[in-house]
Amino acid sequence: MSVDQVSTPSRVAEPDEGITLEELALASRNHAMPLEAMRYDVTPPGLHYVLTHYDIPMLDPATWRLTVRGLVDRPISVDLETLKAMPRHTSRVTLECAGNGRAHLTPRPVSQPWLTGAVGTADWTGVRLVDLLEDAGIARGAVDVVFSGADHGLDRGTEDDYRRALGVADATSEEILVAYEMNGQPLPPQHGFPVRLVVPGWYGMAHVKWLCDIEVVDHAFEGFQNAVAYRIKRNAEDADDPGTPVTRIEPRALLVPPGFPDFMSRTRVVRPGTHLLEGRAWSGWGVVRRVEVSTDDGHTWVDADLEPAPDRHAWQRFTCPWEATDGQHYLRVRAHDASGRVQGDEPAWTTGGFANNADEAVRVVVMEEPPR
Ligand SMILES: Nc1nc2c(c(=O)[nH]1)N[C@H]1C(S)=C(S)[C@@H](COP(=O)(O)O)O[C@H]1N2
Ligand SMILES: [Mo]
Repeated sequence: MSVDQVSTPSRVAEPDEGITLEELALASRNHAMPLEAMRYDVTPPGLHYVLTHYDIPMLDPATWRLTVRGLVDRPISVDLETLKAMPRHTSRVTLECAGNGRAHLTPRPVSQPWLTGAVGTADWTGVRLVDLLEDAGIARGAVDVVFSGADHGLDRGTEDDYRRALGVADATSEEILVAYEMNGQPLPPQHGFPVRLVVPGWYGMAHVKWLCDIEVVDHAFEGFQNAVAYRIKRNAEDADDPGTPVTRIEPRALLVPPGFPDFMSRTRVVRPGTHLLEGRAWSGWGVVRRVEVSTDDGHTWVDADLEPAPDRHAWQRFTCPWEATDGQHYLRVRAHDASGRVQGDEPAWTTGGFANNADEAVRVVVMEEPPR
């Protein structure tokens, strides 16, 4: 057998092609956050979205070690107890998958078919990555820092552990955590037990779960997840285009779906009268400065009341009163961040379906209570 007989190349769906059974298999392993969970400042762990490329490895905390090696003065191997004895830091961080919004693209890149729920916010506790790197002592000539997870698989013909690298300048940011707690509890297996990387502001792929090795290298890392998978490429025909790397989270605002849903269509039903719309907004490029709300499908916009960020990389709550009148309405929200980025209404298509932060209309039907 050769890998070509096992591994599927990436592809784009036919214009009218529905979600395939392979996509359903991914979608049922990797669940979204139900949008009503945006009512919580901190997402309860079972409601936080999950994305795992291969299998969830089962690691024994008694034998697990984290190694720091490569271009360092003093290679390190630490166990969990030693790591927990180091200075402890907690940050509230909103995590979003780079593929969030992919299923809204036409044509649809065939992969995990996220709508907009691939997001969640947690309090992550652990040691600062930079403390570990300083203990090891980064040697002269270091270029990239490579993080390896304990999970292993095959993707488009390449077999590897899940590995991602950051440049040395990014990797030595004080914000990055080697985390062993989520919301004050040991990490759940699906979120990286016993230890994961948390890279605040970056899309999910950088936050390596089941972290077991950190290697400092003297060259730009060419591993699959950096060089092939997470690239922004606009032209599916151009196989030679290396694209640009996926990095920080683009701004997005989402509404807590108002009222109650219709079971199959998820159309929202709201009673006539005054409602307080609420939602969350975030960006990896700077705090959110302004959220706009439209209750007429983008014709007119008003500013929402926006709460300050509780932590530099945590989502911000917003509210906006709405006088709901009988009939059908399309609600839209859009975020503006401190870097000047703003959400658009047209998806920016990429071959992998990354960073589609176009605002999505929420269909609401306003009607009186039916007679019983
Ligand atoms: N080891 C490992 N780390 C990983 C992944 C993975 O498949 N293996 N998936 C990444 C991706 S693409 C995302 S979006 C986040 C999801 O983190 P969560 O499941 O804790 O929400 O984990 C990242 N870290
Ligand atoms: Mo992701």
